[in-house]
Amino acid sequence: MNRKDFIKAFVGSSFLLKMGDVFAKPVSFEGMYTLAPLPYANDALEPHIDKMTMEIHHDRHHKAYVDNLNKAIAGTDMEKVPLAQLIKDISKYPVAVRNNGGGHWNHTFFWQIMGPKGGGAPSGKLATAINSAFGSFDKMKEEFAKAATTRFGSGWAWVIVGPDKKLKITSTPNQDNPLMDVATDKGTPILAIDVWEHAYYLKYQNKRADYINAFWNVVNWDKVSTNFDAA
Ligand code: MN3
Repeated sequence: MNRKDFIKAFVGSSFLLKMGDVFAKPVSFEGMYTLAPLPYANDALEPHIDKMTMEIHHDRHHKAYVDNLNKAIAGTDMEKVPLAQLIKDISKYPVAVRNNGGGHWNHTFFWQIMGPKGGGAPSGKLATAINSAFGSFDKMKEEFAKAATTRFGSGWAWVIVGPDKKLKITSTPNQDNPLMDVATDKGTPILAIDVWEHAYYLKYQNKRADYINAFWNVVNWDKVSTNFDAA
């Protein structure tokens, strides 16, 4: 083995790599967040949500939330607090954690409730809950679209399970979400739409309503049902 091969083998050992991380970064590695890949290809939601929008949205916008969240917590006690807990008590933490922790949570959730075989209508217990809360699936879509269209500036619209266990539609500004202690309507999200312009501007420009309309074709109702059952 020559010197180059020896160094390669040495550096390639996973044990030593792990030790390397510890030496390179004195802070606990567990506290740092990473950007998971999209659960489907960038073009999987075409033609409703275009490839370039998905690529930029995930690879740049979501990545920036992850990077900035890591910067905001680095070297502080917040590294040891799980993201769900930071979000629950968000009023106690710096605004950078609210914006970037919220951004990381919201986007991770958003990618999952969409999918290439999306669309159609909810079924089972979720369909029953929708009918009981809104009258019908169409009425729910109408109310959700209204919340999403009328959210001024940047933010999100949500379907949540409230403290009374009933479904409710709400919206939040910026990267806030209904799990945060600062939210007007608190609850467990089961469905959401990102209405920041970066989510739709390349394809829909200023026509947010057209994007919201197209969104129904990519909703992964299996995942929304799982969220509902777990709420
Ligand atoms: Mn976004």
